[in-house]
Amino acid sequence: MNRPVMEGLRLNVPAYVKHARLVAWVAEVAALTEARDVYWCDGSKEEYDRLCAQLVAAGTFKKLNPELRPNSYLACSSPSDVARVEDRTFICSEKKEEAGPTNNWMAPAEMRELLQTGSAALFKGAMKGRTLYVVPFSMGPLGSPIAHIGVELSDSPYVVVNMKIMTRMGRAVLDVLGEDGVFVPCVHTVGAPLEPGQKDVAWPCNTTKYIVHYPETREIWSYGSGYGGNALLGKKCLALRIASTMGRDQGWLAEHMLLLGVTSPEGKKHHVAAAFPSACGKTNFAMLIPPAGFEGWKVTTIGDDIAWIKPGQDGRLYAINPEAGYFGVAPGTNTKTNSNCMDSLQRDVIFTNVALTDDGDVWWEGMTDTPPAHLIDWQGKDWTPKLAKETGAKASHPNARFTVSAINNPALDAEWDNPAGVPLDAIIFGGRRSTTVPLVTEARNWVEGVYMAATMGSETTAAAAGQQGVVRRDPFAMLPFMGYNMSDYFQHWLDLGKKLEAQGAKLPKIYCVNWFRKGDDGKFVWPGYGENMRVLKWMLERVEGRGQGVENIFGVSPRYQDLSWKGLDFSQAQFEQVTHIDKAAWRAELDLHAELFTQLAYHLPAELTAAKAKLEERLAA
Ligand code: SAT
Ligand code: MN
Repeated sequence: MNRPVMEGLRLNVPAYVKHARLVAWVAEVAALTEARDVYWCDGSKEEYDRLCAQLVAAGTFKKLNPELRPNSYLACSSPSDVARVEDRTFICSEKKEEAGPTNNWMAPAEMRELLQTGSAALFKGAMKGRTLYVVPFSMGPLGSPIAHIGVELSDSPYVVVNMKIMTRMGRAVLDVLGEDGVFVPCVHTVGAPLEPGQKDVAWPCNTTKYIVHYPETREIWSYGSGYGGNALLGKKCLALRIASTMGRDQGWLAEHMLLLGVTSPEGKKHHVAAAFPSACGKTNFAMLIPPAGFEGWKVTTIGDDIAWIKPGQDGRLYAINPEAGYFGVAPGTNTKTNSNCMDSLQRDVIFTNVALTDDGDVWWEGMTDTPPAHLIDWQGKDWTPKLAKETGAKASHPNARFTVSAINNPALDAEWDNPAGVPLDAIIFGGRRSTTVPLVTEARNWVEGVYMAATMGSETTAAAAGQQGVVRRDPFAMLPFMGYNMSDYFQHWLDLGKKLEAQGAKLPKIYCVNWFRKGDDGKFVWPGYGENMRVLKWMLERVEGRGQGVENIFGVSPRYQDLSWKGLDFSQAQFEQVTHIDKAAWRAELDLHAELFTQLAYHLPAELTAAKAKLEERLAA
């Protein structure tokens, strides 16, 4: 094989690398970015430990007290780099209509000039003084026919160790790629070149940020951020934005969904996928512990963020989790809200932007009722409960995260790694809405379900930079993650449903939920967390054709007596509060649906406009 040798730069290609195109591309990117050297990640434990030690020496990581939190680290980011940057995220398809009105778009040639080819191209010299890490990763089980391989070239060792936890990463992936296997090229730089002698900072990044996708050539280029979905390119960039376009072309779905299994006391097992926007409780739902009154029920986790869904031989929809770890929200997580998660976090964790305790452990808002008397906050400053009372200062950032391997989860489903996936019985869509949207509604058919998902609204959270708590339409919880035109995506869902129905296949039932309705006192009425099991059980009874409900203007809903209340004191009046349909509020809500449909008019499926008209009729009746 021809191994390009660059002047002043060693590519360090290991003997086991057989893929000439990969090596040539690494050489190209190394030359463009003027990386100091190149390191090929093998994915070993030794490598992980070594890079973590290097991050400790660089001041990016603090090693936590090994007695309290073995093999775990805390990273604190720059305050300017704490969440996904949706306004800096681009879908660069050849045609603007391909990206659609919900995405930022720039012509590929123009973007390439800005990033790669122009005289002031951002990637030129961007890795000066830094190592370029070659990170081969597989989304989905290694070598499985449903998996897709990516190679991320990054100058961030923080990214490397996170990718090690979040994906199947390392040499074994290159063995699968062989001499000419297909991979999605992903280039990432923090955009902070180092001049000779210049001292590095603990969290290098740039105020200029670009998270760029070329769906036609299936490439990802990310500049300026080291945080989460901006930088761990296997996750939102590949497994959602690029994969959604692959799914459209190949007849499957890439979705922002958790996956769980529910086993009844009789041993009957069902599988459920659920789409919620970021920071709306997907991880908690995926690790749910059934409450009092549900003895013998068991919920097991397949995934907590992303599902790839494909029709099987029998026409049913099968889902896999392409990830291998969880990058979850820390604040609010505790032994009551998510005990399985707390157990998962006992060791082997990378924490980002939580607070440090005086004995070298971590803390975040909501972890314990009583906060420690003193902490170092996520920005390195002293923090006390008194200060918090006086100034509202948070010890951890609201979007603080943990990165942990799926195998740490005590509720991990035995099938989580099965390349065949699990057959879906129900698909749930949910937003965070303090008003209007009832606890649970079942769609009467696939089209009605697609309508519910397409028009979903949710209050914004700290997972993305920008204003929080404002209701926006977030179709399928995919607004920030769609790789192509949203209306074409709706059509893809409708077409898939129609095709499978025509084959006589059993489609999953579709539900719309809202755990977040608030009372006049501003407090959540529904207790949520483990109590969501009550709603889940009703859904599965409906799937089995046993559950009772009543038809309303949107679909089918349970009456008070249709849910099991054993073990929970929740009155009929409270139930009314979370299920009541306010006609005036719904007229206003439908105005928002109309606004969305106007925005998405190009290629908007006629079935959805018709579904809306029927809904309006029923509302007026
Ligand atoms: O930062 S991530 O995009 O990985 C988390 C999220 O927003 O869901
Ligand atoms: Mn997510």
